[in-house]
Amino acid sequence: MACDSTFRSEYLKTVSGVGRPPDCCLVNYYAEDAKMGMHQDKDEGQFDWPVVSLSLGDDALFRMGQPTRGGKTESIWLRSGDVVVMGGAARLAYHGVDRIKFGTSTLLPKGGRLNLTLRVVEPAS
Ligand SMILES: O=C(O)CCC(=O)C(=O)O
Ligand SMILES: [Mn+2]
Repeated sequence: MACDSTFRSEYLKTVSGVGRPPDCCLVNYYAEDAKMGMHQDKDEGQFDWPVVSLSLGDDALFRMGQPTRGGKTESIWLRSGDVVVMGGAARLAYHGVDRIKFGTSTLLPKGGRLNLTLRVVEPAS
């Protein structure tokens, strides 16, 4: 997904405090029964920059774990407009979405949830 570059750089600076704008935005749509299993974000090739995640639409039960699989986890309900920054020690933490609470937002005409993750994928030049 293409993002306006001013939006990208200002957004990332504001929410994460780092200067390099993301060059990738992954958009996930969660329908009523959708979930996402526990995983690490490791496709970026480098892990110096945070992954910034924006929730839109229905509430989602987000689970955050440890950098190793199977460790202690914590769950939090994410609401529309919430931002999660996975950086520093949390950059490679396992995380996932256990479920959404369908119909808790009127943002999307047919319900459900959108999640945008802004990432730095290109290696530094
Ligand atoms: O939907 C979310 O809150 C998490 C999405 C995610 O972890 C991912 O796209 O890698
Ligand atoms: Mn992820």
